[in-house]
Amino acid sequence: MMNDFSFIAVSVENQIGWIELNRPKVLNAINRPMVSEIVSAMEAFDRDDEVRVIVLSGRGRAFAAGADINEMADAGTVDMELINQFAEWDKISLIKKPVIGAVHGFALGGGFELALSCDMLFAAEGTEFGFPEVNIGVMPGAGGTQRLTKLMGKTKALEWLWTGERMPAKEALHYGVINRIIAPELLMEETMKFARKLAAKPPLSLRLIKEAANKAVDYPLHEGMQFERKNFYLLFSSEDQKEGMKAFIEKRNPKFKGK
Ligand code: DAK
Repeated sequence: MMNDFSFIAVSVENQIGWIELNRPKVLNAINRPMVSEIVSAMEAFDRDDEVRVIVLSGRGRAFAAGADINEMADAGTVDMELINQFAEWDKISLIKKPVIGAVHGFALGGGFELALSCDMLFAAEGTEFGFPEVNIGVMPGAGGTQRLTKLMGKTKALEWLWTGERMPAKEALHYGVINRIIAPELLMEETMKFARKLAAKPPLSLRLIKEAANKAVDYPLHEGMQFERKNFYLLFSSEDQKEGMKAFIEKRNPKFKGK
């Protein structure tokens, strides 16, 4: 199944599942089949024991310049409701393994929303982020107003959402929207290096940490702490917890199996 894609390219190496947006002639404008392909590839990687971390990037001169405007231009409200593309987009946030975005060039509109649905973001120097939807008579619809506001706070987020101007990578870094800025020629190397570091960690810890950290965004502290505790207890029935602690006591490196 993994080679049947038209709008993305996928590969697996060193326990890292790599998805590249692959419509470089239109700056990886995201059409509906591309979203379905991204979701299928992510779900397949999520189930694949050989994959511990997922990396998402774009081929050509941009990560993605937004949803495909040609595809949307004539759509009506009823078409949008019936096509129900958001159901596909929403599946991205259900992925349990770490998803790291490596972005460059432009991450605009739906491209920025796709980036914001990654758990961490590494950006090439010079990357420009933004929500230009306001310039074409709409607004972000795949999480942009929510995710950017939760990251930056309302006053800063509104500035970008209202003006549609492009946010430089430095600003994105300052507000915690991205994790780091990397020289363009080193973007993939550095991202993969980080992904390999995560791939060596116990996979169950990674996924339960991700789940708990995501709760912190939505839950009040008390409920979040309760949720965290359940996940903490759960890890004590994993083989990796026994192995990790035994290895520490025996002064050797642990070998994690993801069980
Ligand atoms: N859609 C379609 N084609 C696009 C595109 C896009 N978003 N962005 C770029 N392209 C195409 C250009 O038309 C051009 O094609 P040709 O003319 O060569 O055939 C090619 O990519 C190269 O682009 P440019 O020639 O414009 O390159 P420049 O370097 O001059 O400019 C740019 C780069 C990124 C500044 C410019 O391309 C640009 O402004 N692009 C549009 C940015 C934009 O407005 N993006 C937001 C789109 S609205 C939804 C979920 C999400 C969304 C909607 C619905 N559902 C689940 C229902 C999200 C909406 C959006 O993202």
